[in-house]
Amino acid sequence: MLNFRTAGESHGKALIALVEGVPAGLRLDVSQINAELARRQKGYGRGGRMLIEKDKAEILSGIRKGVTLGSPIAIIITNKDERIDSAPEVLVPRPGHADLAGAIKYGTRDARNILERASARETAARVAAGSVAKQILARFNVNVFGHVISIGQAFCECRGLGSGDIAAINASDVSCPDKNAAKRMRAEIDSAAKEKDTIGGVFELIAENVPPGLGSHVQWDSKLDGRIARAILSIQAIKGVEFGAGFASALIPGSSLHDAIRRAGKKIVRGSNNAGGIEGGMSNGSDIIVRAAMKPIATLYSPLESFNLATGKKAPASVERSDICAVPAACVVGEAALAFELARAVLEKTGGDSIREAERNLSGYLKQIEAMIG
Ligand code: EPS
Repeated sequence: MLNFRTAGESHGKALIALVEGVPAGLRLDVSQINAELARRQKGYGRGGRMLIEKDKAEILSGIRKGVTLGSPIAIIITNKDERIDSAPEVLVPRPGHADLAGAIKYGTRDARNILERASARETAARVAAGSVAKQILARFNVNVFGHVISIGQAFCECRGLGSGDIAAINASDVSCPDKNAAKRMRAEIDSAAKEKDTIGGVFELIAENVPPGLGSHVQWDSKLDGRIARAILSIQAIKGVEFGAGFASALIPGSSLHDAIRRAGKKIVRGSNNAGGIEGGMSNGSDIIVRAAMKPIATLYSPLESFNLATGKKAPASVERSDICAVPAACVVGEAALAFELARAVLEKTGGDSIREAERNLSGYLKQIEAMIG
C-alpha cells in the first residue's frame, strides 16, 4: 500500500520523506518535487527562515535512471539553518503551540525538544511525498490544486475554479486569483504584522477527473472523506475541514442540498456538487472539493501570558522566529495531503506492481462503468 513517513527536526541536519508502495516504472521528476518545495516556501507574510533555506530534494533510493523500481523511495531535504544543539532552551511555552502539552508529555522543561519536531518545517517533507503522489496521479489524469479563500476578514468570492486558473493562483503571493481580494488579504497580513500579531485563513483544495468509487462505504476507516480529513487535519495549525457545502449543509433542506443525478448518454452528470465529490465515503466522479481552516501561528511577537517551566513564575510566552501568516504555504501542504490520499486510493482500486499494470486496470474499470451505464 502507498504510504509515507517523515523524519527530521526544524533545525536538525535534514528532513526526510520515506515513500513506500510506489509502483515500478514511473518516471520521477525531481525538478517537479523542487518546484513544489519552492511553492511551499513562498507567500506574503512568511518569516526569516524562508530567506535562509532553498529547499531542494535529493532522492536517495528507489529509482534507477530516474524511473521507480517499486522499492522504498527515500528523499532528503537538507537544512541550511542547522543548529539544533546550540539553539537556546525554550522554557516558557507558547499558547497554541505544541510546547506545553509536549513538555508535560515527554517530561522536559525545555520545550525546544518538542517544537523542533512540531514545527511546520516538517511539512517540506510532506510536500516532497505529495509531489511523488501528484506524479502518480498525473498518469491517471487526476489533477490536484488549491487556492486561498480567506485571510483574516478578507474573503475571495472565487468559487468553481478549475485547472485553467492555476497560473493565476501561482502568480499571486497569497494564492488568490482575484486581484482585489488578494490586495485585501495582504492588507490583513500587513495590519497583523503592525500589531505584532498573526493571522489565519481558509484554503480550498480541488481534485479534478477523480475516478468514481475510490474509498469504500464498508468500513469506517475506508471512507475517503475520513481519510482525506485526517491527512489535512494533521497539518500544523489546521483546526477545521469541510467537504462541498460542509458546515452550511446543516442549514439547507435536503431537497436543495443533494446533487440530483442525471444520465446524459454514457455519462452521469450532477447539476451541483454540494457533496464535494464524495458520497458514502466514496468518490462519485464529481470534483473533490475540500476546505481547511488554519489558525493564526502561535508565536506572537507581542506574547501572551504563560509561565516559566523552570522557575514556575508567570512570564510572557517565548518568542521564536516565525511567520505572520502561512496560509498560502499551508495550501500547498494541503494539496500534497489530498494528492497523497487520492494516489493511495487510486492504487488501492487498481492494484498493480507497475504503473502500466495500474493504468491498464483503471482503464478496464472505466470501461466497465461505461458498459454498465450505457
Ligand atoms: C517553517 C520553518 C520554521 C518557521 C515555521 C515554518 O522555521 P524557524 O522556526 O527556523 O523560523 O518559520 O514554523 C512554524 C510556524 C512553527 O510553528 O514552528 C517552514 O519551513 O515552513
